[in-house]
Amino acid sequence: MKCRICGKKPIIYMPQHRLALCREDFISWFERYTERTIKDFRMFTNEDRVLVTVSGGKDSLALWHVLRKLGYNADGFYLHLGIGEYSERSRRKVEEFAERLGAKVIVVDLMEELAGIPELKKATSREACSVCGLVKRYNFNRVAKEYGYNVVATGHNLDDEASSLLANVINWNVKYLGRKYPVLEEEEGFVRKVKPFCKFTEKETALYALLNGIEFVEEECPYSEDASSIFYKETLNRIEEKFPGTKLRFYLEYLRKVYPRFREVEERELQRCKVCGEPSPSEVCPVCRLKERVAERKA
Ligand code: Q46
Ligand code: ZN
Repeated sequence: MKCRICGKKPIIYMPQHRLALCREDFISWFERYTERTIKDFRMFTNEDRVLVTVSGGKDSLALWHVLRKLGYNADGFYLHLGIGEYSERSRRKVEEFAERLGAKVIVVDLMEELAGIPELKKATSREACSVCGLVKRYNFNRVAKEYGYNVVATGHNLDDEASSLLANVINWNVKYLGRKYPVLEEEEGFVRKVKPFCKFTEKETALYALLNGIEFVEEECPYSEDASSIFYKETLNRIEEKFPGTKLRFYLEYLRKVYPRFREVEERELQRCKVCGEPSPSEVCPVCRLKERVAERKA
């Protein structure tokens, strides 16, 4: 096999694109493809202020790197989740990387705002990842507005998107099918949310991070082991091995054929939380209710 561009020895073969590329051509392909995804989905332009939510992992740091390289106005946001040493190490990686990029990073400590994930898990009977998802979504949106960003970008890759699609299809979670899209437009109280890496596999983002010498936290969050998403990712990888290209097709065909049909289900009735003023499905938003519960426990 040869690099399709220059004929040198390839570093990667991507069966879903029938494309083999060498190191240099992979890097420039990856950047062009990101740009194309941003344009195709009308995610943002140079006029927008983009807040990249960085966890310290390969995807989000690589995303931040590419967006800056492409000339976008992109700063970082790190939410310290209070998950022991893992969160500390991640924060350090993010801050070091911000320095390398010469970019601004906003750091918010959940333990000061509310409580760390381990404590929130205890205070509710919910799984760590479900409370974590809730406080992340809330804070990404709130902090973006507070600092004047109109777009929040996350590093979700194809494996993330396709595995969560699979899990939701298997459970016929119809509500999900009308909500999952790489761009969620700005609406009352919410900034726009985008996923510019939604068409890259985990392997591709990891390779890009590696080739660019991006130092990311390699260890997984200690809670991720019980995440069912890992199981769905493995299942999809097995299907992919047997039928190369399935993962991307599964996701893109969903975007093209299924999402438009279910979209209207999405109608959400939102009011403002009477405590914090953020959009909320009920009088008091779920995060303010969490706060009350944590305070009760402390009392
Ligand atoms: S950080 Fe949070 Fe993840 Fe850890 S607790 Fe689960 S959701 S696994 S991306
Ligand atoms: Zn609230």
